[in-house]
Amino acid sequence: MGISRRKLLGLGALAAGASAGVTTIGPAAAATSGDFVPALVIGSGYGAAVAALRLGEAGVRTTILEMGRLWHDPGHDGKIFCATTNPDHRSMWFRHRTEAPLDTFLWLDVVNRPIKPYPGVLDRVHFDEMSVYVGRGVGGGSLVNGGMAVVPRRKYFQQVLPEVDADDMYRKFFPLATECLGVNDIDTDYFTDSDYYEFARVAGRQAEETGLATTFVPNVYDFDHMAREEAGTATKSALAAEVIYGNNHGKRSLDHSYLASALGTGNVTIETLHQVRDIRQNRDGSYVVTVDHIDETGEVVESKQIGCRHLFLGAGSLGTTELLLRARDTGALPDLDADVGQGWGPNGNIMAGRANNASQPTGARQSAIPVLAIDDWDNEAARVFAEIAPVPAGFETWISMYLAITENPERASFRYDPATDRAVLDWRRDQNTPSVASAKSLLDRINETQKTTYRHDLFGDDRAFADDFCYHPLGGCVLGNATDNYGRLKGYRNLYATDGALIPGSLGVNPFVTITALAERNMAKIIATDITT
Ligand code: FAE
Repeated sequence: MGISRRKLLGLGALAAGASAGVTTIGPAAAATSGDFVPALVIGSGYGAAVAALRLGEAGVRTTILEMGRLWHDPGHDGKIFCATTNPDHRSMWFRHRTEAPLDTFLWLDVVNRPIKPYPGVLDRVHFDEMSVYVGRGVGGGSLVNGGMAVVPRRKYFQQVLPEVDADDMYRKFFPLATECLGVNDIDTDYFTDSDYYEFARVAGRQAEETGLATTFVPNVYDFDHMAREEAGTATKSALAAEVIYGNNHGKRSLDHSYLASALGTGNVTIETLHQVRDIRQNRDGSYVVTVDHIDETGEVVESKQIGCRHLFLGAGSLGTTELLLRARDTGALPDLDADVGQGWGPNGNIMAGRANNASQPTGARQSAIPVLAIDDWDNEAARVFAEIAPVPAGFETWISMYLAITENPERASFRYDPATDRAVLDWRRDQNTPSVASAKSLLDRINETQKTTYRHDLFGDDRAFADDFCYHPLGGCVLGNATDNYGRLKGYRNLYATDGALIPGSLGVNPFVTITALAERNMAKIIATDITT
């Protein structure tokens, strides 16, 4: 991937921002209370990063407010991120103990560790019957995710977002997003030969023996770097089990793609450790956000009021929805639509592990980056796209692990709880029954042909199917319902949602390429029609 001058400039700005104590990256001075900027972007994940780049390119001075840190300076061990298998304070957002998705091994409490509270990179947000993993830091979910970069099936995309012109998306905005994100494909010879993909080859063979189709999954992890890791000429990251607590090398997270380019325009500034609390509107139609600048202990150093003409919410499905609900239901933005808070779903996420026979080892060495999936989406009785996930424990486990993305029509909604000042999600565990049934029907077939069974020891109790957490929160501010067809919030001018909150609960594949492409589409319209410089 060639690197543009603009991106180089941006990477320089990020390097300069990596010194201890610096929380302002970019050309503007640190925001002070009472400041006014033409455009504010809340969050720095996919949707936010696209908005910032396109605003910066259009010459609009833009400030990004991100509650997490910049992850560019090495810690005590010379590394930016801690290892998945040896987590420390950098792993999770203000926790006393890690909360990894695979909780136990042989029912033993050997996975999670006590840690010191710190603005770590992964958060697990708990609601009554569902918890949601999200990334915290400059780059949002791109810092912690598996990098799988999948364009959804056109037919399903059209079903999910019928009002979006699919021709436009598939001809223009998906290719644009894929290019800007730096998506690449694994070399099939490397896949066939690598010691680190035995887990995927075994599970792929088993699927094929069951009559199921498999497909390679593109990724933003640089596969040339991975090959050099295996050859011993580059420092190991994916091959050193790094992923959910961040990759020290190899991954084209947003700080290496969109956000670097945005900073390189010279018009975009990022304020880190800045958590937006609420938003309101002035009489003249401009907006004011209240934002807490926190330190690394979580203490509020300063609470500021920053004004703007154009306000873009890119705080993710949970963050954007909460800010909007709070604004509507406290009367700050009373004309927001009744649909704000509606249409949420976990993208049908279910995890499960199978126990292979002793004759089918999956490998002590495993790349943390998944590259193969079982595609059974055409099976109308139980649509499943199941990624073959690693268990990079460092020893042989005989486990085949899957992240199944299933079709599930169930949706939930958020309501604002004035007592806690938080958004509450009403998703019930039993709403995942259709997803578990679909995942089970697929994996039962594999167990039958392979004469194998499920692992019941991995999710903290006896369950074979993890149905109480997700990685793909979608919805809460659905395009065409709470907003117009381009993410403009109904009831207000110059107020936009630009992230996963726009997508109604399900996509059939991992979501970040779609979130990026949709944001590109919406920003093209918004820059052309709403923004005057
Ligand atoms: P997101 O990336 O979540 O960014 C929101 C940002 O806003 C974050 O940086 C927050 O810290 C920040 N924020 C929130 N509230 C505030 C506030 N009040 N004030 C200031 N800042 C705030 O949003 N997807 C894939 O497509 N492929 C994968 O392989 C994949 N693997 C995943 C693995 C894990 C462990 C996780 C957690 C997620 C994974 N995902 C994957 C999901 C993907 O990362 C997610 O859909 C996107 O990151 C969502 O993008 P958004 O722009 O909606």
